[in-house]
Amino acid sequence: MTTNTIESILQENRLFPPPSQFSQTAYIKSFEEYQQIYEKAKTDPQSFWADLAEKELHWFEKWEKVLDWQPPFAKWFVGGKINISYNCLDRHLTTWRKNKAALIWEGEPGDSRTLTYAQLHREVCQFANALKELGVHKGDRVGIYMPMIPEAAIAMLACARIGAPHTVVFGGFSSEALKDRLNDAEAKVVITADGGFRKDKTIALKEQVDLAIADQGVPSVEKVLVVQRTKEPVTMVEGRDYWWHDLQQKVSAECPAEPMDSEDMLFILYTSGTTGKPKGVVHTTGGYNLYTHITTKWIFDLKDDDVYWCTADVGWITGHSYIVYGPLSNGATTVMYEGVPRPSNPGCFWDVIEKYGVNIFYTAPTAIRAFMKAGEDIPNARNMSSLRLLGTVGEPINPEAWMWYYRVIGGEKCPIVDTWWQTETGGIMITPLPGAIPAKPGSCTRPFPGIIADVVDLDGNPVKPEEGGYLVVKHPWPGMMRTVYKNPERFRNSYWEHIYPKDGQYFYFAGDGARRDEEGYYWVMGRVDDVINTAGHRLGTMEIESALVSHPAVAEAAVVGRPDEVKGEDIYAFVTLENQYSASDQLMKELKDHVVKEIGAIARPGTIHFTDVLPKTRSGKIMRRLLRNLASGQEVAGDTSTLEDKGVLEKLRGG
Ligand code: 6R9
Repeated sequence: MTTNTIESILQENRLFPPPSQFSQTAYIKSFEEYQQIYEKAKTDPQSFWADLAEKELHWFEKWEKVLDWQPPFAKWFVGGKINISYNCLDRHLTTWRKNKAALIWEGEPGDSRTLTYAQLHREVCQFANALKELGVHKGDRVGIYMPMIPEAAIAMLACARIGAPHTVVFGGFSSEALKDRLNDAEAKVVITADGGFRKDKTIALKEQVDLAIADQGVPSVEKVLVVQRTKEPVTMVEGRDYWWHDLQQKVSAECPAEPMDSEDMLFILYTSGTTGKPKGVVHTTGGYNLYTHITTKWIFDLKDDDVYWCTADVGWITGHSYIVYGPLSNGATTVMYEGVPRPSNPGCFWDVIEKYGVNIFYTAPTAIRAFMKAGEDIPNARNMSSLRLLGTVGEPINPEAWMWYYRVIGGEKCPIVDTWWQTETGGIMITPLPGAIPAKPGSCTRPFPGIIADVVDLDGNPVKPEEGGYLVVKHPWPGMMRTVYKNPERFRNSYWEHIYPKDGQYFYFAGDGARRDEEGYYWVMGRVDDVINTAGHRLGTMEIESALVSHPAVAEAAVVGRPDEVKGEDIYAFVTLENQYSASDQLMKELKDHVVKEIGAIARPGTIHFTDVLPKTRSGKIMRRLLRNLASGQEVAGDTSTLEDKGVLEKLRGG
């Protein structure tokens, strides 16, 4: 049967206990066991993390102090020496895993590659040497702007190996967005490809890099390294640009991993915030390695014979933590896929599952909703009986989509882990442990051991069950971001100064609203700040507004999210024009294209609403709440008393 409609399930109190067979072999086997571990970790978080760090990771030198907490700045495993590339590669080579598949890669056009741990290690060592040869030293930042090909993971691991922090910029970002990020990070080198395949077309990545760095656009960049992927012609600048394959031939495959300080910076990843330009989220080495390692192991219940696949892009935190570092640190087989579902091949994900016998599959609600729309005949035509565990990330999953995922993809036998976390948290924070915690569709259930979460009011007091509040974390954890790159003040005021507990404690506030039910299950309600989550991508309304007003026709812009069946939210822009311009379909298209040029295709507004006026408070603040109501076709709710000109609403409704 094919269902094209998304049925509405009003009441949500169904409970899905882990299948007993699953629990029997899981790392954490029962709710009681979870509770025991959770309580122990809560009582003494430092010993909990220290025991795991000792047991699960290789250290060149042990730490002197588990945690140094000078709110809001944390240091974990102070004085310890470690290298995450060593933990992801070298330590597996002395075991049978040497010849195990580390990375299985499937290209969009149907080409594929498998790299064993020994082969991946060799490639990483060579590329690390190539970086060194080009003058990259410990501490130098390296930009990575790549399609989803093995070289993206190799480049990240090579940077980690020599202690050069990477900053991966999603390949869908425009040259303008790339330029801002490379400049903020002051990257010395950029690693890219001639292009990549996406939705049956090629995207010209090298060209975007050329545009970004032309005319001293990014003065720090000295060299550009280019992987040949699409074989389309590119311009290579003598003395600046180098082919990856030429470099790899010239260097040795010996490159010992650099012992890094536990708190040395591993990477910067830019993410959208409430105001201004994207924030450079800084993650360091030891704590991040431990946190991604143990969350991958317990949440995905990763075993040695599993084939694990996370469909994210390495340009996002999910790709960093759960395609590359977490799985490889565990010695797992991780799948990487270049393509995305597209009209010519809507079943491509299911083909990959069938082809490689994927056991664990991790994707986003927006993808699941798109699959629901396309109909279940598509997945039903494939054999996906290898699956044993499913996961979701990126936004709240609506119970209907959860049920569809459970029934159609999981064949009603796979637990689903709905994992709540953020770029800033480094790894998963609230989630079911699949053998232990019964799932409720739409709830990310309970905090991971060692994570002290709560739902509070602005004074930091816990709210009553079922009441909405702010989702906070009350104790530092190893995977947490350490600062905003070059801007510790912004770190402090973005995350630690919204909630003021009376007793002077510091709570990390994530930007999400949530409620907890009577049983202590968390239900994340979405962002309470001006961040739009569209198709699982996080974009600041400010960024899109700045892109719009940089167009000569636009006087003012206000961007809000409008609920969308598939994407979760769609971008809806209210725009006022400069006098000499008038609204037209042509201009509408031009403005949408302009945003794509400034930020990238993920930021293309679904709607541009031309208007003469925007609703503002007397102090001149745009009243986004009203605009959100208008965009979603709802009645304007709540207080409008602060509105400066009451006639504005009528005018806006008039179109
Ligand atoms: C990993 C990632 C973070 C924001 C976060 C929240 C939303 C992520 C979620 C979820 C409800 C989940 N979010 N997972 N909301 N349930 N399981 O997505 O990082 O790109 O930084 O986005 O995504 O709003 O604050 P990032």
